[in-house]
Amino acid sequence: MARARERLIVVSNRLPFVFRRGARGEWEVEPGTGGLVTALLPVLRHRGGTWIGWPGLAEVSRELAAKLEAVGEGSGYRLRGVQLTAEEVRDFYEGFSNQIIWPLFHDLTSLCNFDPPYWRIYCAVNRKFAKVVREASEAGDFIWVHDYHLMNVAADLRTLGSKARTGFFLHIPFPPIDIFLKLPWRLELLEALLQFDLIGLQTPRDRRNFVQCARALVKDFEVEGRGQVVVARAGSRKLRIGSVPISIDYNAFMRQASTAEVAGKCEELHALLPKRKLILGLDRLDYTKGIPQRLKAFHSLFARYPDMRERVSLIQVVVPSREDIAEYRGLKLEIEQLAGKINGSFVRPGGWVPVWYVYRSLTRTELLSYYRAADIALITPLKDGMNLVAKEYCACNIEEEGVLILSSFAGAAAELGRDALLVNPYDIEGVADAVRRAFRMEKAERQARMRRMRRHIREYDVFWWVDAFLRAAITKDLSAFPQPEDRALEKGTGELVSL
Ligand code: GDG
Repeated sequence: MARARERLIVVSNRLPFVFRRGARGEWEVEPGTGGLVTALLPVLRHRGGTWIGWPGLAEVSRELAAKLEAVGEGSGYRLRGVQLTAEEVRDFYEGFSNQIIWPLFHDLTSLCNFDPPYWRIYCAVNRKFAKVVREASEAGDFIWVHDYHLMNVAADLRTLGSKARTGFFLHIPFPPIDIFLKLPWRLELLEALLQFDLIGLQTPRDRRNFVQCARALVKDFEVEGRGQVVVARAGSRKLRIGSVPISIDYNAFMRQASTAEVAGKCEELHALLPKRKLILGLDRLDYTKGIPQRLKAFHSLFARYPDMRERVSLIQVVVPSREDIAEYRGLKLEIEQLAGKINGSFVRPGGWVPVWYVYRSLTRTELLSYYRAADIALITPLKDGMNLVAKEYCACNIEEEGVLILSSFAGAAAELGRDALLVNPYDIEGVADAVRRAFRMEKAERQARMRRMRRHIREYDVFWWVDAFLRAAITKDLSAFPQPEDRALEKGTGELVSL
């Protein structure tokens, strides 16, 4: 195959680098650190290709475009920026993406602000992205678009005459039909999505929801066959729809968590909070993460089971995010009040503090130390596409004695549901009971569960995910498609089932 035919064009809202102006006005550039970046940059280097995205600054300038070119040069791939004005950032990113799609796709309809101009600017910005992609790509390239900000890009590319094949991965959940129907632009959006050649979703449940919506709304939509990746027809178009769960760079987390520096920080933490089990909550500031409900569960734990006082502490890390949106500011206040209430009710002056509240970003070493030090991870989103924190916690639990308490509404529950303690995050007393169960669990059971989860995450890591997505786009025999074992629990066990 000619080199040009193998090129990969990655398109995401943000570029995998952070650009900012230094004190003297010069550009400072730092590479992003997420799993997506770690997994995709080597593929781009190997195949050659381009990453297209917004540099994160509401600024349109030649100087910035030149800086982008320079950063990509010599790395084996190119960077292309889509420059957005402040108005576009407001209506496309903060508006349509984060005040409509984000809450709607997480089943939180009451938080949606269906402001009509948001849709128009969303369409215009998607066309802007598509134009840059069209200029940067050739017919033989594979264009891989990421996430809910860019759902119209394949349709716009077709209008622009592009012949390149396209794939889309949705990092957040796809909602059930009753919720999706509330979107005023539901048909336009679905029809645009169906212009991709492959649509990848996190879990079988998301795939089922998507297929059900398309069946109900799109004329002549049919699905052939069964399995993790299915072929669908929408009129004369043929495409694939699959569930391909994202993961982490397991070996990197495990290796870094094993260093002496992390071990030292863990000891410091245990010395600061001695003679108790440490429970970790770690989330971006977001109403989907269920932080207030989790704090209420903690209050219930100490109120209903006084014997648990002084024997556990919750370290709740909240990483600042989207502070420009009013709901997020209100949420921060609510979290602080709830943490204050628990500490006010149960604290032992000069001794035990029930909730350690941290509101800031952590360095990588701090993050790993919290993961490694935690005896229990309490991950209770109201809904989550996957939740990488759950997988990272397991990867860093090198002693293999920790317990993962996980919301059954996190995508990760589809893979880890048999060995995590699954909870319903809305069930305050149920979550409190799960913490007590985790606290009392015998070492042998903890180890067996943690080992199985770690083995699974090691096998299906982020490199598997990239490979599986690209294979789903090209493989002829879909029945042989690689897939993780479905680890969701069977009905009738009395345990919560991952839906
Ligand atoms: C979306 C979907 C899906 C967090 N705080 C710090 C920090 N982090 C890193 C974690 C983890 C990532 O951020 C958060 O990932 P999540 O998956 O938990 O959540 P979202 O940001 O909402 O991501 C989600 C994901 O996309 C991937 O498809 O799983 O469902 O919502 O990697 O480690 N890293 C550092 N300091 C921090 O303070 N260094």
